[in-house]
Amino acid sequence: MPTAASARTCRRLIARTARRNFTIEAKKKGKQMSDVSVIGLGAMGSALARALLKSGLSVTVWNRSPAKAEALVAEGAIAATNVKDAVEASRLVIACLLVYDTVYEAFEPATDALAGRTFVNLTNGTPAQAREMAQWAAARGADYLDGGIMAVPPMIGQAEALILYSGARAAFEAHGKTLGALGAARYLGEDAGLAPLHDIALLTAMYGLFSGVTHAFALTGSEKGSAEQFLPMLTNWLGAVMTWLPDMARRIDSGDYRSNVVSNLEMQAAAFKNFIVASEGQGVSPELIAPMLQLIRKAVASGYGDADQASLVEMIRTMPPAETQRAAI
Ligand code: FVH
Repeated sequence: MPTAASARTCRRLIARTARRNFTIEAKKKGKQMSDVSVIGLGAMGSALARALLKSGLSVTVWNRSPAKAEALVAEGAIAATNVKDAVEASRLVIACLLVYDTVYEAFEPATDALAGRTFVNLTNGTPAQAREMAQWAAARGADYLDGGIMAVPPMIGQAEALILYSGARAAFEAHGKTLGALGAARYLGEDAGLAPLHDIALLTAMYGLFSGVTHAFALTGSEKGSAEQFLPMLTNWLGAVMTWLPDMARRIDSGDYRSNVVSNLEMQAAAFKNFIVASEGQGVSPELIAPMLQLIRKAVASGYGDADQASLVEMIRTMPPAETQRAAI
């Protein structure tokens, strides 16, 4: 029985051999070579290709709708006429498409061309999808890195753009300089699922914040208050709230939800009811905040009435998988 380690070694050997043959084959075919190929030229893919060009690299691009390549060609990119040519043009192939299904679909005519290359997938997806794609790439002799982009397109190419990577460590190290042209590159580990896991964790934190902030703007706006006038008060308050996060993290790691509690959940359940009643009274739907009251009540009913807010993580950790899936879709 081959062990996971021997299977990994075997995959590395296949990829190394394919890499060795790579340049010779490309030269034989008379193909135009570039440093990096970018597949997918939506808002994000175009920003990635542009940042690579700006850093002085030669870039081959391909997009399903060819018109999106025109502006990049004017800036120095090479447009491939099909995805196979785009993949064959570079050792490093970066994909940024809508969802994972579109990656499989787009690469279908080019799967044989992936051997010996590093395939970096920056498409948003789940940890399970990333692990499956890592196997798919390994079966085709490619080194695989999954990525999570913590930035919007205008940030790409700047240090503020954080890009998370996980998967083949050697590939990350070999292409670190090129990937660094896209933003701050942070490697999280060999498990390809780690980048999307952290990507989704950060994005859900952001959307949770947006839920509360959207509700807060709607509430003050219900009395004709201007959002811009309310803004300084809101940002100061959120700044204060951020300082509570280290205590929350410590409690979650240690399981200490009951020492030095200053805002217990029983008190919060009573106050939260007012948030719902007040919102309805102001003609604002409580739909963005109501689930939190359900969770707090569940915690109180489970014996966490005297516990800190951080203990809510135990409530969602113990939700049965089927219920989780139903709620999520
Ligand atoms: N834009 C953003 O703010 C976020 C920032 C964080 C990361 N996300 C993720 O990046 C992926 C791409 O997002 P995008 O903003 O580039 O998205 P679009 O502008 O809508 O471009 C989508 C590209 O996907 C191509 N595409 C769609 N379906 C197919 C298909 N079946 N076969 C081949 N290509 C396909 C599409 O091609 P076309 O419509 O131009 O022909 C675009 O190239 C995404 O995962 C975000 O979650 C962005």
